[in-house]
Amino acid sequence: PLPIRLRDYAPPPWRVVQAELDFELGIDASEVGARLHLARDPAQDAPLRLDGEELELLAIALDGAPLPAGRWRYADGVLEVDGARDGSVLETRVRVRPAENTALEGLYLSGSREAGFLLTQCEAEGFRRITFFPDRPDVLARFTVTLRADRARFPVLLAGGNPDGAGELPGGRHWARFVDPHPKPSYLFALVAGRLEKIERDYRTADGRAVKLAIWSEADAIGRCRYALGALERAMRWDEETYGRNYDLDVFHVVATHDFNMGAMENKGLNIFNAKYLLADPDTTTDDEYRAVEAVVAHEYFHNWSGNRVTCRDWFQLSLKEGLTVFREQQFSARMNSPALKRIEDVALLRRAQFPEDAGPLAHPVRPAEYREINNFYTATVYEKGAELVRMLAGRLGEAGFRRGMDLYFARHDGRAATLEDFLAALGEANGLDLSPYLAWYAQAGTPRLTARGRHDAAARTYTLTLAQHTPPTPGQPDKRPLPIPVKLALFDRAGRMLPLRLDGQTSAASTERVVVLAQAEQDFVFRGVDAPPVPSLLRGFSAPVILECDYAPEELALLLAHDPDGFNRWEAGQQLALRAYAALRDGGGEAAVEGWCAALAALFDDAALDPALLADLLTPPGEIELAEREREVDPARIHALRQELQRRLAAALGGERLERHHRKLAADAGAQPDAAAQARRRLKRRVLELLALHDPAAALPLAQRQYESAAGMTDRLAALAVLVRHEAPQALNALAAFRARHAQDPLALDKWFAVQAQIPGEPALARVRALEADPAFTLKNPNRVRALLGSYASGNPSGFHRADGAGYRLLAERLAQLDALNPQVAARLATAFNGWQRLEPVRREQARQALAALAGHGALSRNLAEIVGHLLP
Ligand code: B3K
Ligand code: ZN
Repeated sequence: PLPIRLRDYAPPPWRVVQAELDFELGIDASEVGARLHLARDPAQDAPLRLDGEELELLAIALDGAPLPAGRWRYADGVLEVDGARDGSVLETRVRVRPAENTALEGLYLSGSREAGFLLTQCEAEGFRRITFFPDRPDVLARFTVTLRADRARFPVLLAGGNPDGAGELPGGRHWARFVDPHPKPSYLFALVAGRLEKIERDYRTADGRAVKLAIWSEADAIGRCRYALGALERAMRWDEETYGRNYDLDVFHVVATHDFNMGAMENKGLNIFNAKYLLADPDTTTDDEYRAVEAVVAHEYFHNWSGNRVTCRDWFQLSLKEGLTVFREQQFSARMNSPALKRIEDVALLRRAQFPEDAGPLAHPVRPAEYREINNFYTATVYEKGAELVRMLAGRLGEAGFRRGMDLYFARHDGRAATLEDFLAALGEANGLDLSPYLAWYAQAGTPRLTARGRHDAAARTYTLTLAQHTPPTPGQPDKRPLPIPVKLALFDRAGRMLPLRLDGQTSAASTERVVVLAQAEQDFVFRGVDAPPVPSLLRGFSAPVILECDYAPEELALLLAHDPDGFNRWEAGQQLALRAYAALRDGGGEAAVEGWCAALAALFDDAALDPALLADLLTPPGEIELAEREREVDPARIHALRQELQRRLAAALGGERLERHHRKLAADAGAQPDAAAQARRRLKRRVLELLALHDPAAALPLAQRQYESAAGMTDRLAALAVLVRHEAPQALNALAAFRARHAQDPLALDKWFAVQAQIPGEPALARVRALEADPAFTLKNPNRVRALLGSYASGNPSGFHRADGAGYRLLAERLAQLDALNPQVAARLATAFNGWQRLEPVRREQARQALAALAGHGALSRNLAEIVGHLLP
């Protein structure tokens, strides 16, 4: 099939004004009746065409009269109907088969036939697997939904919108109706039916609406829904206070499922969540997962305005809702937790996931120009880089200005489908500014390199900062143009004090921090009244998604690490020192760089004023994927060995006794509550234990064993288990067995059991993965399980996956072909583990190429997987 192109966009010739849907629900077969009230665009003259996939058409009528066979055609996913007029009503009745739906798109079964429940997933194009419809986001309809089902098998019936009646039917059946007063695109439709329990809370919005909040799960997990309910309430308050956005229905339902292709889905009034991002209690949930639950609950809730009330005109505009909503979630999480740590976490994710995407064969702009399968574009670029672009705009406008712009955006486009141009126009107009230069960021792929050079002129008392930018070519975009890059900066004197900044030509009072915008390929910025060569702190808070190259002297980085009040840049200075130490180990010589890094951290180690979580992150060098990004020919085994050596050197510099003492001190506080202070101490405890295990396993492994046994919660238990398992400690097998027995009934904990083993570095990982595939608990049908085992191996264990003999690649390619037949979305996502293969050293590169070629030659690949493989292997 041909790619779909942004430049070919045309408004829909037919709209659905109102959709009345009628479901007769059953596990094997469900029947869906649809009455669609149509409106025709008078300016267009196209026949009525509706999307439909895997639908068995049972009946069709137009304006009350059954349509004879010659008046409609259904082929290649399109139903074409003759004779429709403006105002016509089209009625169809179709049969779908939920239990056979392994793609988990459309209407499907979660769990077993006996105990499971029915649910839907429609974004991006799943609604067409439920009924015939113009399944595109710029068709907004009012939905009325009636559900009918056997009461004993499906006691709970839910759909989006407000409840509008329910009752009994003959033969043990019942019905429930829902009316959504807000016009919405089909991708926001949802229903859920089955045996579910709920917890509830009454909420009153700032503008006075009484709302019933309910979180639903299967009975065994209902006790683990409390935390999410609290997070939901916090998110609702925050959106009222920060953006003046109130919730707009009488009910808000959230449902947990173990069978889900992604994290969660913002269906109007009926969010559906992967249980991994909803269920939480100290015994089964790690601290990182607690923060993820809070973030995802907030993210989906925030979509109610940024996504649902104002949606996307077409899927090219996906970042309009996703980048914006990720940014809103980042603001919220920063507010609920530590802003510096949140920023560090988000930038680390950007570097680990988005920078490699932007530097390889899958690179695409935040607003792609074309796609074959839209589900392949829910990427780190659209989400995380998209959020960075919103952050730059917000920074440009300031807090009040951004709020003004957002108010105008919501007011102007409420109830409509918008574009990124609309968004920038609203933000700009509300502030009397032209933001259109930032559109270039949406259209251009690749990560800009920003170079900075400073020159001090003692006689003139000036400091000239020269900033230059360059973006390397990406597939299909050989030539890049300069982008507006906001650089937040400060200058320090050699005692670590910030200097007042007086920029050339500036009249207003000097402050110690400001933003300069590099708009051209190269520009000078001259600061006056600077007596001695300063140390610049650049790109503070990571003010733009670029790679900064600056020739710092080591003592300058050490100064920033010791004194920069910008928590992010403080950490960043430590990362830069770590990178230099790593390069010194790799290239030989340069002992001073290693010692310098270790000494700088040793000086901070006992600093009681330092947030333990920040210390933990400072003690962590950049990860293997980030290190690989900086190499021209990648040897993952060597990178792993060098990084281990680097950490061993740090551990040795800190000293076994000091590490042990610190671990003991942190272990004394044994709780498992997820508050920020306790989380920070556990984070540091884990890091200290890991370092000690590298330095002195004989001392560390018994400690890990004790921590495993006495752990009050999952964070400490899993950290200890990981150390035992990674060091192949004699205690590891027992600990694994104990973990499995303890959490046998919990799929999410079992996922961790698979993942921790799949991530053991080195060549033996492959045999372990193969053995785990034979475990009765492993199945290709469950996306979480696939990600826990195969995803952790292929994307989270570079030295285990990238074997020189290519066996890791062959295993993945084989599984991809099998998985693709069941679930193309998950297969295509898993295949991105091959990204970057062209930069591997020659032996591995050839092995990867052969594995990919075999997969490509496999024949019947889905559109999803074929598109990814096609990009990987051009
Ligand atoms: N909007 C959904 C993602 C849908 C993915 C479809 N393949 C979740 C989110 O971003 O909030
Ligand atoms: Zn989202």
